[in-house]
Amino acid sequence: MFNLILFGPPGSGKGTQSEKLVEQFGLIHLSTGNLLREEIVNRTPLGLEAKNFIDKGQLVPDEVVIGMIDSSLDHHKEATGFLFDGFPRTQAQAEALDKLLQLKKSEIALVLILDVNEDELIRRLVHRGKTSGRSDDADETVQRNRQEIYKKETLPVAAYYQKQKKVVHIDGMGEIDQIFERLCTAINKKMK
Ligand code: B4P
Repeated sequence: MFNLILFGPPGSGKGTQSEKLVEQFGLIHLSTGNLLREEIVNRTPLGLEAKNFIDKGQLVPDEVVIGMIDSSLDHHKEATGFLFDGFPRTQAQAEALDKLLQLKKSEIALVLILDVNEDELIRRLVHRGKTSGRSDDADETVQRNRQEIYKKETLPVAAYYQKQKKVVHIDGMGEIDQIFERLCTAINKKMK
């Protein structure tokens, strides 16, 4: 199995690049953001709980997202690898993921971090907000809050994987295809 984490602040292009990467490398795409939005659209109890947090730009509680990932991994027993997009976002989620993969006698091979400056992140999210209909894109205060939460709660996860020597930083500024090339080069190097 080849398991990859695509990591980066809100708006860094994780979702955009994940779609291209799963096609290129035949991985199963697990996006906690997409899974949560599906639950919200289907008005499930989990979705209704998650919406309260997402609307404010806050993280959804760890046990909720860990449970979602656990059942998604179970749904794809034959997968040759997973691309985790937007997960893990806290140290507790990272530790839980390690345990879940250990049960499958597998592990994370590579953590790719998309580096994008904050002005560009806000610019992209404001732009996405014009068409996405996403509650968390709606105003700049919520977006700034999401960037702060990223720095406080999610960035330490990078250090967790740095200790395991699994991190590669990728310049996330520029054209989408250019960034995709950079990501592919790093993955191919690791897969060799
Ligand atoms: P996510 O769905 O993960 O989304 P995101 O971080 O906002 O964006 P992403 O980085 O994927 O950017 P995108 O490609 O869309 O999270 C949403 C919310 O769900 C979180 O705030 C949280 O509340 C909750 N959640 C999710 N996972 C969780 C977890 N594990 N634990 C707790 N809570 C969780 O790109 C952004 C925009 O930029 C797009 O419009 C795109 O078209 C554009 N763009 C992309 N690349 C570009 C480029 N190179 N140049 C110009 N524009 C570009």
